[in-house]
Amino acid sequence: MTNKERYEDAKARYRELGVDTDQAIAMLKEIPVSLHCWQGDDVTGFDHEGPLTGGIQTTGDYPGKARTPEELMQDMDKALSLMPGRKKLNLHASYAMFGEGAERVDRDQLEPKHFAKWVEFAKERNMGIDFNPTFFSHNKVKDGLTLSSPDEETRRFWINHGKACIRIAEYFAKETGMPCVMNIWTGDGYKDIPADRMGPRMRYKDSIEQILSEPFDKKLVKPCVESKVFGIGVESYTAGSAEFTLSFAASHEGCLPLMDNGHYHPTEVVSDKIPALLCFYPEIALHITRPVRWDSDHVVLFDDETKEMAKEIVRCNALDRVYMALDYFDAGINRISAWAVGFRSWQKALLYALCLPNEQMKQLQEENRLTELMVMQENVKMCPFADVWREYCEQCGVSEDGWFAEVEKYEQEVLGKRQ
Ligand code: RNT
Ligand code: ZN
Repeated sequence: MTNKERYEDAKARYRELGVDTDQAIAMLKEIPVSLHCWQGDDVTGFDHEGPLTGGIQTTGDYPGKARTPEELMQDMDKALSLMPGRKKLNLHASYAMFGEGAERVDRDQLEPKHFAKWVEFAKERNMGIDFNPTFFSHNKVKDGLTLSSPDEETRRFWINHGKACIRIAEYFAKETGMPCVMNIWTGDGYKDIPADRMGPRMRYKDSIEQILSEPFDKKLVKPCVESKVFGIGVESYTAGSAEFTLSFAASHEGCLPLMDNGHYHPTEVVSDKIPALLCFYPEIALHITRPVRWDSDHVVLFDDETKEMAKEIVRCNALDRVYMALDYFDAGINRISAWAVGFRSWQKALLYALCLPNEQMKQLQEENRLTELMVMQENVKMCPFADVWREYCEQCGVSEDGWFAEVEKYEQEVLGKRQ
């Protein structure tokens, strides 16, 4: 059987369940997913020397890490060529480019021009850009604190960084013609039991309010606040807890909550939180990652919770209300492959969700026919999804099974030569 015949077969099987796979494929092609630049260089960035801080960590020393913006772009290009679907570029402020001999400025002085090359990169590839101020890996992080610091000079510096990033985010949106999601996350917190939990949060609140007082067009810039339960070295307390960021977003119009599925207690699931937030927020944002025992930021796989999150977005009819971004970093494997596997996994999860008889299953639930619902949920798992996925890849001009050979070739020809 040819691939086309296989697909026709699969399509007919799905049609019996009331699922239109052609439509699922067509829909998925339109949905942008943000690809994070920081998988390519282990969250190093170009604007500082010194370690990765903020309670996040990369482990591993697989050879071939991108050392310059040019290498990062080249690597990302390779990765992009291996992924089906629409992509958006996700940048951190620490990836500013100053150019040979050009003046370097600190993060509070960043301007659109420091990202002009990225805009060029994105525009040439028809991608929008999402953005993140970088509140870590910097000498002005004082005692582990930025926006919640009791030191007013420190706090001022980081507020000004946030404001600069709003202006840059608006520039991205104007240039690319697509809204820019600008996510605020800080690693602010304490390793051990603090004496004052509210003070840092009041300062954090005030700081974000000051950042958002920078004028911007709400249609173009989508500011988010990302919560986190703990980080390495900030085990006892984070200023940006779940309740803090949710309440902040709820009480500040135009500000979105961002959920990273590595940022909760291990038995909590973001899949269940998505429909809860969608009851209240017009739009929400996600960081998609794979936490293994902690917020380890493993490469996203086509696993149960990944599928479950995608299902919720699809079932809530919220593909246009949820901004989806990948956020993981593994330095122990080939980074192009890490990008490709993670992006492809999320694409698979979305396509899988789009190929479920969601309406019929909802009906069964409403009629309390839960026995049949369970049987149906198990039955659909046996549908020939692989054939639909292959068809999607082919329609997107991407190889389903040959992509890893490309990675190996690139490793030999390019990555292996970087020492
Ligand atoms: C850290 C947060 C944050 C970062 C990126 C690099 O735990 O998830 O989103 O991973 O901003
Ligand atoms: Zn995140």
